[in-house]
Amino acid sequence: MVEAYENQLTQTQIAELAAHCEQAELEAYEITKITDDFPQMSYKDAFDIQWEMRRRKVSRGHKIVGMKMGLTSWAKMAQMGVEHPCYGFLADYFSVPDGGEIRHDALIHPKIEAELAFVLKKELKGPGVHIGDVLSATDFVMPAVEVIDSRYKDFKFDLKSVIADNSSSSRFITGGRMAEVADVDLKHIGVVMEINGEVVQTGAGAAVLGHPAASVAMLANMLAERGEHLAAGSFIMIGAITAAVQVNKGDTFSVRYQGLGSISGKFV
Ligand code: 0L1
Ligand code: MG
Repeated sequence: MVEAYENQLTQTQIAELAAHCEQAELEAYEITKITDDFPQMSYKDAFDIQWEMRRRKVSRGHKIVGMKMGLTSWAKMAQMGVEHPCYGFLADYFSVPDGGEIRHDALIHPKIEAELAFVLKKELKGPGVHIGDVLSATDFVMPAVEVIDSRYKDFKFDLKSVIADNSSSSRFITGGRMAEVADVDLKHIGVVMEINGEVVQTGAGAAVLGHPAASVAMLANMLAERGEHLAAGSFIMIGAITAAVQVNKGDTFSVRYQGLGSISGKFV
């Protein structure tokens, strides 16, 4: 992100766009990407819209239970035509129990991704956070599956629009077995995703920025641009190890993680 980190939109426009994107999320309808109407929108505007959406949820009594990184594989960045990963927040109602049901009609066009989550025992404050800092600050890692659901028509967006849309966050599931980082080969850990009993994706941890901990480091450094940090106890999803796969009503899924068990669920 090379442009100056400053606003091009007014505070009123930012508040209106946060309400616009959040309404589409809550009522599960598609919108056109917001840079079509606001081409001057900056990265700071995009993150301000996301943080205003977060503030709106907290003001209604929701709790923010974690953060996610998105677009963290080179393949996915190339596929979506974007040049940098992004982050989003996870609200309490996004969480689905392992083996649970996800209402397909509460979403627009959901896709699932195999991820890992890090839980911190020490805070991480950028800039300058690196993989070593992340590993020493991590309490444990555990499997996670993200359900993404871009509010943009046909999942077509640019990086600024997707940041404003909370990086397509909608649901997530954690499960399997937690482990200390010293006990997991994070770069080489294999995952296998099945939908309706058929293998649809396989992948290894290194798909995420070369090392899953690099994603957490990048998040801490991106948050530092806004004077924010990751507190001890933070739950962070690192981004997709596999490509995102579209799911339909009635589909069951299961993702197996080498040495860490599995996560499953059903779209109803
Ligand atoms: O979690 C992700 O990697 C997705 C971030 C947003 C991009 C998308 O919706 O595909
Ligand atoms: Mg993801």
